[in-house]
Amino acid sequence: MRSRALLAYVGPKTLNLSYRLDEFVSLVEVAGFDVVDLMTQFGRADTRFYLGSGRAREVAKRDFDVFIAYHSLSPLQVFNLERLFRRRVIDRVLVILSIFEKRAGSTESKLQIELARLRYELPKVKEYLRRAKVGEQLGFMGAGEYIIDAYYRHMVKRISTIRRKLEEVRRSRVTHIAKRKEVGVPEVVITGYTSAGKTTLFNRLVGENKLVDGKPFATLETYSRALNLWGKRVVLTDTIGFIDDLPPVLIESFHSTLQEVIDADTILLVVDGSEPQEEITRKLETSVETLGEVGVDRGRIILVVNKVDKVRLGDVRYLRDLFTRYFAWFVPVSAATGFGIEALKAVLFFKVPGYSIIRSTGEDGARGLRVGNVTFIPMPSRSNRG
Ligand SMILES: Nc1nc2c(ncn2[C@@H]2O[C@H](COP(=O)(O)OP(=O)(O)O)[C@@H](O)[C@H]2O)c(=O)[nH]1
Ligand SMILES: [Mg+2]
Repeated sequence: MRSRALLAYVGPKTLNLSYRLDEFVSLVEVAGFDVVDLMTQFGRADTRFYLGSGRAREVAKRDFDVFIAYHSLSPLQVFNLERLFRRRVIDRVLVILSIFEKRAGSTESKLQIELARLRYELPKVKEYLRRAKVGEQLGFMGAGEYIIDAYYRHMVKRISTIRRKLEEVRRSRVTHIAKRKEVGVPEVVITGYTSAGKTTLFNRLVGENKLVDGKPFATLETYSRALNLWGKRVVLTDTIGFIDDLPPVLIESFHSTLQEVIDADTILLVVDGSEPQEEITRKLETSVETLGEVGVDRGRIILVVNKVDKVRLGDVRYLRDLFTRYFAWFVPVSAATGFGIEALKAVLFFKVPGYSIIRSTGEDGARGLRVGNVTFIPMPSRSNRG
């Protein structure tokens, strides 16, 4: 059964807050929680209770399993809230970490993410230890001093072990990359910001709709599927993608989740075309820049502009101008309605490497992509056989 989460944002009322909060809810859902409610409170966060002690006391009476704060909580805030709620208290950083953990493929990224978690949780455990030492009643997390101390020592030791292992793994990295390229079938990955519609597009392309009960992300466990494009076989993968407002402690872990994007033959970069122009520009710029930094050149990227069902006709021209500043062309789609999906498949058919495509003017049965009276037939190229 999924835990029921109560979400809270305490902070300034910024311009694009509603997008950030939508993203927050999506992330919590991806991490496997059901969202009971999202509370917002504008102003400065309380140093002791995040929400302020009065509001926190009201929240304590509500029905939920986990309390999740938008901002990174200090050890003191976690301590106070857990004691008051007698339930688990976490923050957005830990939510993102758990999403990363689920998807970490390589040894390196697993180690890196574990390291981030340990480093993030260490101060909290230290705070518990400090309080246990002065004989304070520890309430919900109430382990004794001895146990907390042992746990603390274990964490410190584990951190140095991981650091050493990471060094070793990094030294052998080159061989790792060489190995991955031997896999026969071309890989196509979908990336982009949270809520751009990556999972909806993934489901649309692989011809399945697992978005039951209006809840997205039901397909998290099966994020890789074979896709047959008129005889051309590719593996399509739905990735975590980019996350807004990424806490600095997670930057390294985030980069290791990019590995499946880095290794792909073709990348579908999905943007939500229905967002305000500034949001689109900011996200597109950051994605292209980040991908460039990790060695993904634009030639491997296909820009997919999603949610065109929500784009007003009058906005089409500036959108086109905006996108063509980064890419010579792009594919407009609506993953929700299916608009443009066949065109996107055709683009993939011609663009994904690993096959030669031959033209045939005769009838060629079910194989190949037919355009007018010409059929294009994919043939695995030599490097792709076996
Ligand atoms: N209007 C509209 N909504 C869409 C479209 N594609 C996805 N969505 C919605 O956008 C939200 C985020 O979609 P999702 O696929 O989970 O995004 P992801 O975080 O990138 O995987 C969901 O509520 C989808 O129903 C689209 O083409 N049009
Ligand atoms: Mg998704």
